[in-house]
Amino acid sequence: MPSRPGRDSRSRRDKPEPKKPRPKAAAPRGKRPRRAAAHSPTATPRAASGAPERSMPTKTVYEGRIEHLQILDENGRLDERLAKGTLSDEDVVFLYEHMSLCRAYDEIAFKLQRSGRMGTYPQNIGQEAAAAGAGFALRKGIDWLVPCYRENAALFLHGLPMEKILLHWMGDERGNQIPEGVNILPISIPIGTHPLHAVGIAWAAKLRGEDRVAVAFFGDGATSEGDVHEALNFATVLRLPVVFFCQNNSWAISVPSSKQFLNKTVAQRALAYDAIGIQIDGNDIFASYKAMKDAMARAKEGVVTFIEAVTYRMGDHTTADDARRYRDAAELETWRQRDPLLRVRRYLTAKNKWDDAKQEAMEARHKARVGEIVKNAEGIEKPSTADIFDYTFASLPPELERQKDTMRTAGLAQHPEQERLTR
Ligand SMILES: Cc1ncc(C[n+]2csc(CCOP(=O)(O)OP(=O)(O)O)c2C)c(N)n1
Ligand SMILES: [Mg+2]
Repeated sequence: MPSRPGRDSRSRRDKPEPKKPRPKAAAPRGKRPRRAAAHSPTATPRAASGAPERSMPTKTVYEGRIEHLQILDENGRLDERLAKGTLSDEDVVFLYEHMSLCRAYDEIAFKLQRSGRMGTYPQNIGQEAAAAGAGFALRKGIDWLVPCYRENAALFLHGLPMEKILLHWMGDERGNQIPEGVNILPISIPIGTHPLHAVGIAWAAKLRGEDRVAVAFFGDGATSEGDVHEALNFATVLRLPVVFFCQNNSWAISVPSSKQFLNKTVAQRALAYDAIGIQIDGNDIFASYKAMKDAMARAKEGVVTFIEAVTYRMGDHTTADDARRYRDAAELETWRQRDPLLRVRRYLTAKNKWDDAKQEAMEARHKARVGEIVKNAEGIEKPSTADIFDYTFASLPPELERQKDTMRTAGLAQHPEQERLTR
């Protein structure tokens, strides 16, 4: 409201004070200070005298809050109260072995790429607990997993043959053929597009009256894409049984999250759509499991949850990247101490459920298993070039028929007569 005449003690003719030059911000690159929330439109304006101006009465119509959940800390100490009703010792041993197998798989995939036996590969190292904990809370063959490319640990728990991921990254499309009965969509390389598909699956389940939940897995970078926001909006408006699971690993390739968004958490973005937002320690298998289990229960009631799992990729973005060029060695070292496998091992060791002999035996088993998986992936009969033609058209136009005939015998896509090849 405009100020009342006479209330402002400063005469209009008073000379304004000369402006002092603003000191230049000396924030380090990539670490911009967060802007304070000082621009509340409902803050009572004050006249220059310091007295509050008269204004329309206002009330707070919305307040948001994001909680952070951690149950198992980096030293392997468990909060027994929060852990109640979550994972048994048997479950934890199983998940530790599973995550260790996934890591061995990750290491061999890296070597396959470096030795020219695979095109490219995005390592999952460091993010195993986020994926495995969440995956373990979902019902195999009932709920749907709609992944990106850092959830191997969840996909394998739900029956995706381990060869498939290697095949995919070897450039063989059969890697994306998901076996019947396995409720997983092919991994999505386009960033942030697939949460819409998860919403579609959840919508179909709701319309059919089926007891199913769909889970979209994606990274922090994906939340900068419009599709994720559209998916959230549809999900809450239609009250769908869907969960959004965001692995916030602080980076979208070489772009740090501080350059992507100013909000303190990713989870708070969900509040705008009236979804429940929660942040968890993504390197904590208990937190990941519990957050997903709770989200599942809400999903069945049509309440949408957005889980932000704070984690870290300890490898490069993909094998085509070299993270040393843009991130500090010290940052990586800090996160090594928070390794999700290390803390589970510490926890189990303290409970006398694990020891060095078990570790050694497990590593030998995994080495053999991973060797077999690679053999299967590399041993599969090579696809025929005819596949390109056979599965694209109902009936092939003559030009393509000619290309199909000559593809293996002559210059690419050339008819032998055209090139005077009479082999
Ligand atoms: C629609 C789209 N835009 C850009 C890219 C290129 N791209 C590949 S990965 C990536 C970063 C993704 O970051 P984030 O979502 O945080 O996942 P992360 O790789 O960190 O797990 C980008 C921009 C893409 N694949 N798809
Ligand atoms: Mg990321």
